[in-house]
Amino acid sequence: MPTNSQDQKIWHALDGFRIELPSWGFANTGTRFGKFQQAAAATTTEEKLSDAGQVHRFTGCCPTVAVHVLWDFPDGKFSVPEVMRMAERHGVKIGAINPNVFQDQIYKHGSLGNPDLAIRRAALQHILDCVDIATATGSRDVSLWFADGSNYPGTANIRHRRHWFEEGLAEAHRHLQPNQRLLIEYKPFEPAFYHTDIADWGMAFLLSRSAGPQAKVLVDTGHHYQATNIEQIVAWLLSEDMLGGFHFNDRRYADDDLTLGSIDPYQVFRIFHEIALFERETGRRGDIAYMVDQSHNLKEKTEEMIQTAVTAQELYSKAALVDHEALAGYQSKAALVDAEECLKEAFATDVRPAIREWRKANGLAVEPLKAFRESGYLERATRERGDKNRASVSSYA
Ligand code: RM4
Ligand code: MN
Ligand code: MN
Repeated sequence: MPTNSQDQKIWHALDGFRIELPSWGFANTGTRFGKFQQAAAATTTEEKLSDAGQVHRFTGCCPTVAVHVLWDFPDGKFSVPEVMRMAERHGVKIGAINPNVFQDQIYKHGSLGNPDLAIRRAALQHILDCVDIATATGSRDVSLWFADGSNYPGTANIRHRRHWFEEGLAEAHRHLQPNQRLLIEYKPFEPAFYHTDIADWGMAFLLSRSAGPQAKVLVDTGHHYQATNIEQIVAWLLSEDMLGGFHFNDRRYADDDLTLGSIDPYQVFRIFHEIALFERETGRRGDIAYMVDQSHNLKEKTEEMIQTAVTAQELYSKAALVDHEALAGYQSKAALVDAEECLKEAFATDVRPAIREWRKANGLAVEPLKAFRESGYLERATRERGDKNRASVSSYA
């Protein structure tokens, strides 16, 4: 343990900080204009878990991997033992289970909000199967993101669809084990461009509450309109005990899925600050799943995930340095400049030396990215996966 209290706070924060990686973040992705292949990108579940294992090996803070059922469990629950074995082989565990009720042709007009009862039932069945998969993998969270919505006014009955969502989510909730949770994600637009059934945190909140006590809201930081005050949403959800977790990524314009903290690190810091303040004032730890949801079509993926994990550790550590007592004093006196400076002081602190010491003490690489580069993993992956990647289709057309 370091002797100065600032470094102690950083170490303490790092000891308790874990962030989950998304399996889909290691695969070739692109935009709606096309996909760019990367020679070292993962094309199988095993490769995704292997890459995630590397991120954990060098950062020590990413022990679990979120998986997408359609993409990672081709045979549904029959794929579970195999996927579990792979995860173990690569030193990680399976984390949140993500159903996929947006890709199949039947979901053209929605899933749980579809006007066709048979399709609503098919979507619900898939979600129930995912709860079973979560039980088999020992995962706590089932993360639900819906593409449901409509593109033109008058084409969908907004209230009926809301009601169908309530019914479906309540049914999914009934299927949960006592320790499991449903995390309900919102997004204002895309792929639907007129109305989205779960468009904002208020809608996700109401649907979670009506589904049952084990349903909570999932905040994807990229799923807001420009200038939305995300930390205020976080503070309100914390007050209501309704914050289930995050999908972290950064954005400049829309759901850009850019690297965490690459555009606005102060935003991420402010979110972490609200959480740290809540924990300090209530004396209890927020029950929050920190997850990454990013896809990099241009940066090398494993390197980028290491960069993300390291950035998350830095911003989380900075938030742990805010002097809450001083801040409360300034706020009560309306000492505005002092209060703001109190936040900025923590944000401006260079936490990297203390983090390096923490890594050393925990037997981790002092410079994760450098150590990963020196390991030769990327060269090997490029060699072994290159042909397969070059042969795959690069256009969506
Ligand atoms: C969405 C959303 C979900 C993710 C899908 C693939 O934009 O962020 O979390 O599962 O993309
Ligand atoms: Mn997301
Ligand atoms: Mn998204």
